[in-house]
Parts: sequence; C-alpha cells; structure tokens
Amino acid sequence: MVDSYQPLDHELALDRDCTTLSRHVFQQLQNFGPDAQDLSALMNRIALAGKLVARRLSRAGLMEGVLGFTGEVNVQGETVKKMDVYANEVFISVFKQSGLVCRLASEEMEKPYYIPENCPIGRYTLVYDPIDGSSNIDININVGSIFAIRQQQSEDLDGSASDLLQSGRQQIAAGYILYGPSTMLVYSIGKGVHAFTLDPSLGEFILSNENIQTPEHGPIYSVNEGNFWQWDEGIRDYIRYMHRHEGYTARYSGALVGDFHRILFQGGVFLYPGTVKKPEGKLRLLYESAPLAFLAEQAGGRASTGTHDILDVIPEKLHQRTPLIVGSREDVALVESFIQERSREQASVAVKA
Ligand code: FDP
Repeated sequence: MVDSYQPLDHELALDRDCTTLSRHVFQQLQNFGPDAQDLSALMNRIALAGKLVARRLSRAGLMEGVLGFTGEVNVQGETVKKMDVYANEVFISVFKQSGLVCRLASEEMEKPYYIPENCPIGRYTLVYDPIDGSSNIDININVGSIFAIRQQQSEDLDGSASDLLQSGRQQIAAGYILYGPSTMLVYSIGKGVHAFTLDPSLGEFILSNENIQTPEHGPIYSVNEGNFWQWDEGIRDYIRYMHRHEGYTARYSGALVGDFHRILFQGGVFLYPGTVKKPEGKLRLLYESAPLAFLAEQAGGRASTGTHDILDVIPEKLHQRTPLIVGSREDVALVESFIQERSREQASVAVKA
C-alpha cells in the first residue's frame, strides 16, 4: 500500500508564498474562462493602484507636495487633500489602457470618468473611494482605498451612468486596501472574504487570511461619540447601553477602512449614524457603505441603515449618503433594536396625538 503524499512544511510555505491575488481569483472561480480572466485582471490592476498609493504614502513626509490640502473643495463640499487627487488619478491611469472598464466613478469626481474612445473599452465599472480617512494622512495614521466592481447594465448613451443606481447586490466584487503598518488588500468576489498582505521584498500581495469569518458578537463599538447630541434618541440609547454594560470597549480611528478591518477580524460594530439635521449621515453608499456591506455579509456579518439591509438600498444619485451600521450579526441587531424601539414609541405618540 502506498502512503498518500504529505507536503513538507517548506513546500506548504512556498505554496502560500505563490498564492498571489490573480492565482487566488482563478482558484476561487475554478476556471480560466473569459469572466475569470477579466476578474483576475481587474484585481491585478486594483493591486497595482494599491502599490502605487502605498509607495507614495510610505515616503510622504520626505517629499515635497505630497501632504496637505489642494485648496479645492470636492463635489461633497469637503476640502480636498493632495493625496486624494493623486490616488484618484492613479486608479484612472491604471485602468485607462486596460480594456477592462468603460467608466470609473469616485468620491473625487462629480461625474464618472469615461474611458476615451481612442482607448480599449471594457464592460465593467469601477466605483471607488481613492483615499478613505483623509484626515489621517498628514499625521501618518492608517488610511485606505475602497472599491467595488459592477458590470455595465445598459448602453449609457446619455452618459448619465444611471444604470449604476442599483442595489449593492449587483456588485460583482468589492474590497479595500488598508495602508497600515503593512499594506493589505481584502476582497470578495462573492466566495468568502480573503486578505492579502503586500510583501515589499516581492512587490506582490500574498495570501495571508483565507475565508475570514466575523464573530457573531464582539466587544468593540466604533463610533464618533463627539456627535452624541446630534443623534436620534435611539442611537443615544444604544450608546448609553454600551456605557452601562460590562464587556464593551470603544475604538475609533477616524478612517472607516481601519475601523471596519478591526471589526471584520475581531467582531463588534462600526456605526456612522445620521444626525437629526442630516439623517442620511456622512458615508457614501456606492463606494463606501455598499462595498463594505458586501464584505460583511460574505464574512457572516451584516450591514444595515438601521432599518434596511445596506445591500438592498437602491441609490437615487451617484454620491448618495447613507447611515451605516456594520459588523457582527448580533451587534448590528442590537443597534437596530434600539432604533426600532424609539420609532415604535414615536409612532404610538403620533397616533395618540
Ligand atoms: P474622511 O472624511 O476623513 O475621509 O469617508 C469619510 C470618513 O473619513 C471615514 O473614513 C471616517 O470613518 C469618517 O469619515 C470620519 O468622520 P468623522 O471625522 O466625522 O468621525
């Protein structure tokens, strides 16, 4: 009888070192057909953009003209940083000649960027936030890039990109790049969530965590409590509950990608609720909340507006904002229960009045 072959430790380590992003996409799809080729190429381009941004960030303090504001205000009415502009252009430049996308839509552009007619045009759209957590850039704390890939659904002859106004369930892939102590790329093509770490000596993203599962419950709540008095009573009730019960701890870095990353791995909940004056909150649906909701669901967690699953929300406009509650299933449900309790109370007061 012949013993079945057991790979040696160094063979396993070598195999892991060879699991690059593009190889992983093919492994996941278990074929080399045109769709798999496209997805693998798309992920490779996103990885290249991530490497370019990471390289610039790693030397930002030593170079002229990298840090600080441009003096411009973007379509969201927010001040623009030089790194926002650079990272936005990196993604365009990386995809312009790729033949993979027809358009790119980002936080930094009022309208989508259409691939010019003299370049090869593909059938996908990349939606992205080139630098998420911009307020962290100048002080050398983690920031990220968020992305999602959608397939073009119509001819888009009037250039309005109205076919992008569909729910997050239309996303083919989503993920983020975290520029932290190491640079990580986390992605899903609807087959679990997987993390890759940039090995600077190889210049490659190498598989570091496969099939990440978010715990059903975690101790962390992540929210900007400076907004406490601007929230609805339901969110305030939830925070009071956190303060009064043992086993919870607060973490908030000011960069969604970093805070989400912690919760994806360790469990808990991230919230950016609306305020009484701005019920839609701050975060953008298409290129912030929906991609992270896609990852959360793939990792066994949930993402909610407080009343609806984020992935079911159909945007009315490209830069639409949404409240976001994302993380472990039990913790998201707990936040929702406080919101629902208050709205029931308000409804019964209205009926009596
Ligand atoms: P930023 O404006 O610095 O880009 O995307 C918006 C975002 O950062 C998130 O990354 C972050 O979680 C949040 O806003 C921080 O906002 P507050 O400063 O209002 O807490």
